[in-house]
Amino acid sequence: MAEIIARAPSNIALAKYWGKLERAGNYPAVPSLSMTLNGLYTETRVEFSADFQFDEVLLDGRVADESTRRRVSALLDKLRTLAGLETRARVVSANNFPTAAGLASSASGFAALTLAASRAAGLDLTPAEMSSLARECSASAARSLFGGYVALEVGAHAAQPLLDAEAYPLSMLICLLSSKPKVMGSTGGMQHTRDTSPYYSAWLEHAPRLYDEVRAGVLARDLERIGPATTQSALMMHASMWAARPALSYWVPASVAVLECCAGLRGRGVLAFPTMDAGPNVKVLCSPDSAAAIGDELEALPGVERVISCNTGKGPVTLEVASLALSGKEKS
Ligand code: 2P0
Repeated sequence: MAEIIARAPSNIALAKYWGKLERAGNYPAVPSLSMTLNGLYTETRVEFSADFQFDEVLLDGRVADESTRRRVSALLDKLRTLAGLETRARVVSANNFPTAAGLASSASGFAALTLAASRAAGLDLTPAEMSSLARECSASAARSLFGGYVALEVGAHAAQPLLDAEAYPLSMLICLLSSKPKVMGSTGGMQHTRDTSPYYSAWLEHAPRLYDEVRAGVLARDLERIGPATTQSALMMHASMWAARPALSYWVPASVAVLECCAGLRGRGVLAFPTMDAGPNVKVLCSPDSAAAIGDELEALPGVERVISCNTGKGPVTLEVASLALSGKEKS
């Protein structure tokens, strides 16, 4: 069967998803809205073959851990059922950014896997069908099947594109901070917050209003409306984690320094709106015109190792030839 390579972009939520509905299928408990990034992506190659005894998964040149392999196989099983296939697959995947650093590697990873594996299985699924399958693996991955600005509503099977990248390009500056071992994965972190944080119910109550504000701001192409709601969504989500027992904190001192720097910039009339995910790195939303100057200022802060400048990007594609060093290339 054909070997297919897909590249899928990462995305950063402007209105955050944190928490799941109490039912099977991995449905978010709050609506989220993301910006697809052009600079951070995963490339994944998939081949189904009767030569393989089991599903083999290589991530960034290493054999994936058992829990990742099971998540990948669960998706492959669904595709095998849809395609009437029995054969196992080899999956080789690489990110062009640090894995599991709160840079949404599971979003781009599962989106790339869904596209590559469905095509390799001979299926021609629609983006919405792929988004729905990706959501079951990792809800943020549902959003990486589309470019531009993408919404995932509560209870929806698939994410929905809201506005194309070309219609309103913005910049997202990814500040890579001094590393901290991953404290807890997102799925576990959401459960812990739900189970122990008295602020979790407040998060569920208020998150939809911030989503509405971000959505209206995107449709109006108005950074001054999107930005404050974006930062509040992230900080409200983190406040719910800080109030858990024990507290769930993804922060390092430099995370605070970046937030302070953004507040200083806004005090000088420069629009710079920080957001954070399940990791210490801070991402700063700004206009493309001011991205270079803001990036220089952020990079000069102690604890900021590097700033990666991204813009609003397009959705996933299949490739003729892999551009990343996808190891495990040789066929047995
Ligand atoms: C988001 N995050 O909206 C939020 C903000 C992290 C913080 O989506 O449990 O890896 O696999 O559905 O998609 C990361 O969570 O979680 C995430 P699962 P996922 O981008």
